[in-house]
Amino acid sequence: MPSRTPHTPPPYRSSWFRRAATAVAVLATAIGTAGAAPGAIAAPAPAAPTAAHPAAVAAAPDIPVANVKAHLAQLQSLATANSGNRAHGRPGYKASLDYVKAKLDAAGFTTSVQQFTAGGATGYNLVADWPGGNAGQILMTGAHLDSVTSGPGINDNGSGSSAVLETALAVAREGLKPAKHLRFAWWGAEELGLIGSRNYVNALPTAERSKITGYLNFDMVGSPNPGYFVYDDNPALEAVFKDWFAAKGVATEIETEGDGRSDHASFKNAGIAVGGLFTGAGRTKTSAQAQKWGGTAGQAFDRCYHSSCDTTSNINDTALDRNSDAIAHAVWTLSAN
Ligand code: DTR
Ligand code: CA
Ligand code: ZN
Ligand code: ZN
Repeated sequence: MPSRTPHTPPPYRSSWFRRAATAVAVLATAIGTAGAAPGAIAAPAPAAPTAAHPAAVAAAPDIPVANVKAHLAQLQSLATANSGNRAHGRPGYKASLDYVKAKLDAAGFTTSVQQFTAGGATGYNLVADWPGGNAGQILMTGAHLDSVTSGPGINDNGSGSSAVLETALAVAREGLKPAKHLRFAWWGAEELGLIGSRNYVNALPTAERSKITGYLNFDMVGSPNPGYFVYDDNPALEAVFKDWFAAKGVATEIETEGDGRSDHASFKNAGIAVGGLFTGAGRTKTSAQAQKWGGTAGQAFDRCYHSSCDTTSNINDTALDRNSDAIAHAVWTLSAN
């Protein structure tokens, strides 16, 4: 499991900077050598990364929350055009999957659609692989794409689906070349009982399961009266998120709504390390929580949970932005070595 590693600023890419940096380095070496006592030797080359001192991790880019909200607007439109929902077995779900797939295909991902049957209807998972990285070490990041039948499911779970999509598109924009292989997934029929993700894991040969170093799940990350909850299923994965939020001055709590409540359970049940983030559903925000997070005490984290009012107006932009950036940080950090 990765240890905490220092951030280094993103590598400068301009050729001017490289030339200048080279000139400065040559000059510095010359001065260094010239200024040293006769017979002194140049500073040793930096040591190669080791397990105890892994290579510094390039910082993840900021994920533009406007881009995430643009995906939410598309998902809202698709629900509106399809009887008001994006539920398993309904046209709005397949239209949502086609939208996400088209974005990923255009960005250079290798995508595949996995079909399954649930409740007498055909369901679909979308899996997208970013080419490269160690095929024997796969970091997975996912979210369920389906809504309930009663509404468009923008927070539940357009928010997680869109944040994961924009993180994947950022990987492509940056041309990320991580040590590990990156795989992203959008699950069907979570609302029927984690059906899509369970189908995926059950269909994986044991040898393939053992390649998955961790699965990160994001289900409801933009709740209108948000809390900042971190899954505590795996200490190393939990720390990546907790440390990031702490560095931003945002308090977090452990997610206690319970195991089995989203797609990470399908992976945990197969012995795979899981982590993730959650901003709350139908439970009520306490006064103590409102003190640290703002928002309204005595009100549900998401009053429109599983309701027709779970629309694009049912999102807290700050929570969506913070969680999108936390997802990118985790993907960059956990795949770096
Ligand atoms: N089951 C999710 C919402 C949900 C409820 N509790 C948790 C805990 C962790 C993640 C998600 C959830 C749904 O309705 O899709
Ligand atoms: Ca951001
Ligand atoms: Zn739900
Ligand atoms: Zn959900």
